[in-house]
Amino acid sequence: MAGGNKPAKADKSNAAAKSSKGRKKETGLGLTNTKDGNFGEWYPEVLTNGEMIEYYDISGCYILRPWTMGIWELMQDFFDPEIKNMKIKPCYFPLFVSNNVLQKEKDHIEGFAPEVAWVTKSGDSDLENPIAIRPTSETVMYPYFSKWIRGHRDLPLKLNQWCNVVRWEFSNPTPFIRSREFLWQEGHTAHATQEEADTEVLEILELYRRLYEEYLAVPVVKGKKSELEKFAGGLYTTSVEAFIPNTGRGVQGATSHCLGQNFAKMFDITFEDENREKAMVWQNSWAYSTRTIGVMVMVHGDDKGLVLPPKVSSVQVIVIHVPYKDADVKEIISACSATVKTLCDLGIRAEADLRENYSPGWKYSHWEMKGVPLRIEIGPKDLANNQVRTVRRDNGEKVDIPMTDLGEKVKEMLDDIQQSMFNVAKQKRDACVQVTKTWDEFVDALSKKKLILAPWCDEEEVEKEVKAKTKGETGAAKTLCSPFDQPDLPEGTLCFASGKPAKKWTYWGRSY
Ligand code: 87F
Repeated sequence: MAGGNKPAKADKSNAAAKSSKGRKKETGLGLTNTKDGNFGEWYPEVLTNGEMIEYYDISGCYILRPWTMGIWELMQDFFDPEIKNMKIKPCYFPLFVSNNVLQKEKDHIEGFAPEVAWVTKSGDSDLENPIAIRPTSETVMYPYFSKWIRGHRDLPLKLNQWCNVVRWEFSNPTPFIRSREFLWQEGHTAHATQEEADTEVLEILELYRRLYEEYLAVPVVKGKKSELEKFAGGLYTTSVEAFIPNTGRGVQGATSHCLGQNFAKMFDITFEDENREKAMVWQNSWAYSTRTIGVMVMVHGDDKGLVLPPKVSSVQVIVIHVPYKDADVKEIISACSATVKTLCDLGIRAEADLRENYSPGWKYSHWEMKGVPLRIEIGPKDLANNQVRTVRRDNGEKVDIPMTDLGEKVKEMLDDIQQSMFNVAKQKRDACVQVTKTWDEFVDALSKKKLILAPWCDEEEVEKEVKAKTKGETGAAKTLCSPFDQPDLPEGTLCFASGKPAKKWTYWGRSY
């Protein structure tokens, strides 16, 4: 809470909002950066002013405040029951990995090794054998998969854990998007057949799509990663890819991998099949992390702060009393409390801000900054008319609604906000998609921050070449994914980069 600020007059908040400078001076609440003007400064300012995170004295680490954890838990409330329906069981493995186990899978760890953080001391004495902090849990879990899986009746083995992981990134950290410690769920499953594993990969990917589109109101593309961009330890990688129009960058939203039998070989995860023959399991792993929250903030936030989709906002409706000099404040306050009760009884997450030491105008800005989807104002006039005033965070629309159908109307409005936030985000994303068929078109689209859809020969060397040729200050362009939903690819279509026959449509862009 930004205490000690001089409260603004209620009727001035709108006028002040027109000039962010003016508002800043008056209330101490406004953002100093705009989304279009200076996105790089705007993003952390929105997160801190919105009380989602606090910076910490270790670079790349952030305090996740209740406003963030409320979102994270609501996402969990969707995802966890869904995977439990799929008979995936909860578990928790230790945070620490011995050097022995971590190195077991050399190829897998090789490229990632610089990011692994180690504990080398206890107190003043050096540990004889330093231990690593998990960057992901394949090597932690799979020795026990090997132990627990004996026969085909032990399959499938389907586990999930909610935990933190540490990856000591060196490129510039960004809250939620690239942090050194983050929260995620990691699912690890073992199956008797590839077919069963393949099916699960897509079932999980569909849950990730729903998480983004139905909960975070962020449109994503489902697709397959290129050989260069897939998880090197696995067979193939599928992902949901989001896009940030302001920066023109793609962002991998979540991944669902089929690991094939690579890890089964390394960790000796075998079983006796129905014919009493020894067989290797087929494995999957999949994860979404707190990165999801960063993507949501980047997509929806505006110059007044956060804009939260109702389904993931821990407060969906904030009720504010608007006292006037001669009005009966007690009566207004009790109308506010009654309104909150009515809404809460219907399962709507409503709260009242009845603090007397802040003006209504200050509170409006405060809750706008925090992105609460709907504000209800109740003043003497509303009381007299047996109505409340509603103000939508997403589009600023103000509507008076009769007390008598409060619950029903608010429910409708929240649904409408959720849907319309998705529609607006999709429209903006779609407007950024550029189909390019030649190298010149590709380079031009890239300079215009487009999400590029191009016919590609699917050759690794060509992708490497494109990366090398586009390497600039803002990073190289790479493949994001080949969408499952492939547009028509007429016979004779050529690859935009190599001129060879194109095999598929692929999304390209700079990315996070
Ligand atoms: C960093 C250090 C060490 C990514 C790392 O995507 C190891 C790794 O294995 C590493 N960064 N990865 C790939 C993680 C693959 C996979 N793990 C389970 C997932 C989903 C959840």
